[in-house]
Amino acid sequence: AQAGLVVAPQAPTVVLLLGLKGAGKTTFAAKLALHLRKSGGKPLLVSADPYRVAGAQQLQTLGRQYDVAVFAGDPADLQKLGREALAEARRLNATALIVDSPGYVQLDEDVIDEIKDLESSFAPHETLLVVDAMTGQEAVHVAEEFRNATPITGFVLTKLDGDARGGAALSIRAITGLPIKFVGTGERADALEAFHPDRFAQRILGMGDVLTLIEKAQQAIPQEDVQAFGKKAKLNQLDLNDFVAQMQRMRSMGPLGDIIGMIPGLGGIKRQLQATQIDDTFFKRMEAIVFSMTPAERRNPDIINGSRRRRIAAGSGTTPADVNQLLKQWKEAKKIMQAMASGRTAKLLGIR
Ligand SMILES: Nc1nc2c(ncn2[C@@H]2O[C@H](COP(=O)(O)OP(=O)(O)OP(=O)(O)O)[C@@H](O)[C@H]2O)c(=O)[nH]1
Ligand SMILES: [Mg+2]
Repeated sequence: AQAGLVVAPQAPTVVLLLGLKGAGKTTFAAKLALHLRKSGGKPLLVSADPYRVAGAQQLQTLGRQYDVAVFAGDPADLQKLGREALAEARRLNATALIVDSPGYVQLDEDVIDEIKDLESSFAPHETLLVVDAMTGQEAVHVAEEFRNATPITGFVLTKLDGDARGGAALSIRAITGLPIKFVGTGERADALEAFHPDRFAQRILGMGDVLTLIEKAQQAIPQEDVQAFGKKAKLNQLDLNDFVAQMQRMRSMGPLGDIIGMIPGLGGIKRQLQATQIDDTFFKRMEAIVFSMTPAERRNPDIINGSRRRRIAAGSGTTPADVNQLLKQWKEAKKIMQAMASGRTAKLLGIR
């Protein structure tokens, strides 16, 4: 039961984003565009913010960064902007037009008029209200207010990576009866998840989110690689080359802290980790060590003795103790991977 976006019978599907100032609309616009592009769609972004040039620029920058087209029109005339953006979307054969809007400080008469103008200019198939989860119960209040003022079709809850535990998500759903379509879990454009109420409830209870982790892994790792890896693991043929490949895949899945947070029992560790710090230095150091080894050493780390260890440390700008630590971690990882490949995962995780 996943609440995805509706798809318009005739492209483009128009998605209008609304929300209070700083809720995360522009960030989410980029996240959604990237998500749609990754699943084979062709999004076009447009900024409908008549007040802040910076808002349109932020969208332009994000578009360039994630290789998504951004339509630059004149936001002073919303009707004209709507016509032109839709024409451009059709010309580009875009599957979706994502409309970013100004951040409102509060919902008053003028704002409601402007939202009506936005709706009539773009005729959206989805009007998503972006709410900041960090504001807790206030988010529920905002959701209700907007819901009463305009025809919202769903919600996006942002900043769930922070201290917000997301109780607001469940309240918003219960109170408005409308779906939460996505949750934002970070500032980066790949920090977006579809909302699964059942998993979400689990996460709130601090149990991690293995299903999301598996989904992410499936996206990041091609199926052939998984099979080849499993076969090697079973035959006990994994070496340090696989270790590095594995780490690179993990990195492509997103910040390490996010991944750790999804593993049951490790949610607490996440808070203690300065995830962004270990991300780069940690992985880079590991890679540098492995890349300083000879092919023979990578295939068979058992031959690494004291003098080899010193050579590797010097070559990678680390210490022999660092090299030792990596070899120890490798042994542990290998044990786990072998167990997984031989179907003893459940036992290993203490499920059986
Ligand atoms: N940690 C975290 N930060 C987020 C998330 N989404 C957005 N942000 C941050 O929140 C701040 C505001 O995000 P914007 O996307 O500019 O918000 P906005 O609603 O477009 O803001 P206005 O256009 O000024 O109304 C930025 O610093 C973002 O990086 C999220 O899911 N997690
Ligand atoms: Mg914005």
